Amino acid sequence: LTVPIPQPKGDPLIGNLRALDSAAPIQGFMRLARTLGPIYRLDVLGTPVIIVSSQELVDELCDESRFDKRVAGALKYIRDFAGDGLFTAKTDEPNWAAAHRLLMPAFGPIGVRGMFDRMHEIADQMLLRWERFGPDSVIEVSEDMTRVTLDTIALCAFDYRFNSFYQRDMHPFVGAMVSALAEADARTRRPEFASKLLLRTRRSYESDQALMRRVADQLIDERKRDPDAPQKNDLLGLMLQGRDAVTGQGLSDENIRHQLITFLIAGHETTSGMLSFATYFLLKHPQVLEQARAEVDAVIGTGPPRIEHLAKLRYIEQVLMEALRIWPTAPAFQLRAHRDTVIGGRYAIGRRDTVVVLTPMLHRDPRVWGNDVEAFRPERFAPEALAQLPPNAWKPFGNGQRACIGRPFAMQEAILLVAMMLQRFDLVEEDPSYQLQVTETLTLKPRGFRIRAKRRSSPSFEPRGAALPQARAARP
Ligand code: FDE
Repeated sequence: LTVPIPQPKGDPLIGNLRALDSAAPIQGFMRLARTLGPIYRLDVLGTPVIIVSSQELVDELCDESRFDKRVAGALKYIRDFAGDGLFTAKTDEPNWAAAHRLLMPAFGPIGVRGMFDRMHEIADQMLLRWERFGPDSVIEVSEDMTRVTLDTIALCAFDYRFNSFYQRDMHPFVGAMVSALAEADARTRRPEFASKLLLRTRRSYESDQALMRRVADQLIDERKRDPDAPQKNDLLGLMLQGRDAVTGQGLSDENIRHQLITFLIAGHETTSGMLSFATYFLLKHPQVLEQARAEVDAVIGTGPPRIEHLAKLRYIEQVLMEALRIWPTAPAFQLRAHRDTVIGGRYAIGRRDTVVVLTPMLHRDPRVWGNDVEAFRPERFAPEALAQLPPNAWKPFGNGQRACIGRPFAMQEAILLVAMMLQRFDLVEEDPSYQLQVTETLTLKPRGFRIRAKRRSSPSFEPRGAALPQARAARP
């Protein structure tokens, strides 16, 4: 016997559209979950959406014999520019499995280890800039993290340099991407005809897409003309030269363009948010910061970090995992049932329903995390505690075969960057009364969080070359 899934009262025409928060949809879903409970239903412009957020129910949804990823909502519109790239492809489209098989090794543990030097180089560029601008200059955390993650994915995956730390303004790809993502999201709350009528919006959506396509095509062209191309075995090289073991085929130029845009988008927004939240939590929790820094000093000391250090930076990894628990920067994933079914022994899920796993609330399930779910406690991810967690309680990287292919990449990049940051700098908040505000552009980020960075005096990090006095200059 099934029971009805709670649903707020709606309007006969637009359903529950008014219940949505267009400025911060995820935080709106979180508020609804707090009042309606771990499963509720919304009708969005005629589409039923079921939002789930308890570990007990999500554990069932993670059974891949019953549920698969659904490309619906914003993902459906992101297909306008990411096409059948890995993120927006349906699992049964041939290009998903082919590209998945081809690209997995590049992003597996061995592939990612090979990217260490490049990650190190880009992180160094950011920190060198902090050092040169000096302890009085104000750092807008999310902006610098976006620069570092964009440059890192582009250099590691495509051997391309955006050189974001040598320009005043962010690369135009970032602006185009952020507004295209925002528009893809807005379209989920707007009837199709309305999107067609909004001419200005439509034109800028189209020009943003064109810009992303141009950047991708330029990267592909440059590689095709590069005499060293055959020796380059990065992601782009694999895509251009690799053949799928099953089909014997390579990827089409169009699909490669889609993958490029996909990796640039997926590979930097989310990681940038993770690093920004981690920095925020570190600064609000001086004891955690102390412990993290003690780990860095013990493991790396004063010399340059090396690949073999990373596995020993367990506490920093816990800090990142706890940041992703409270604010998973890719805050939801969507599923569909293979056939009509029932979850929790009482809630009917139809084949056509879109089921949304709302990870920020899954990560606040008191039956798993206790009554202090808002407290930042990296101890939750200590090895002993981790072994006690029930299955599918922590899902910031999605689920199963459709889970994040970039997880080892993002974690290695973030551990390295946090370690280097703590090794070299004393960090202080620009405004100690700063209260967290979370901005949503499909991904989550802290808004307006600013810090200052002063080079540490002891135990000192050895700067390269002669020790220059740190300049006291303003950032332009
Ligand atoms: C994916 C992903 C996911 C899933 C989604 C769905 O289901 O829809 C998630 C949740 C994620 N991802 C998350 C994340 C976080 C972070 C930090 C990241 N992520 C990062 C990264 C980096 C890179 C490169 C990436 N990432 C990528 C990616 C991709 C490609 C994908 C798709 C996969 C498939 O196949 O599907 C993802 N990612 Fe991530």
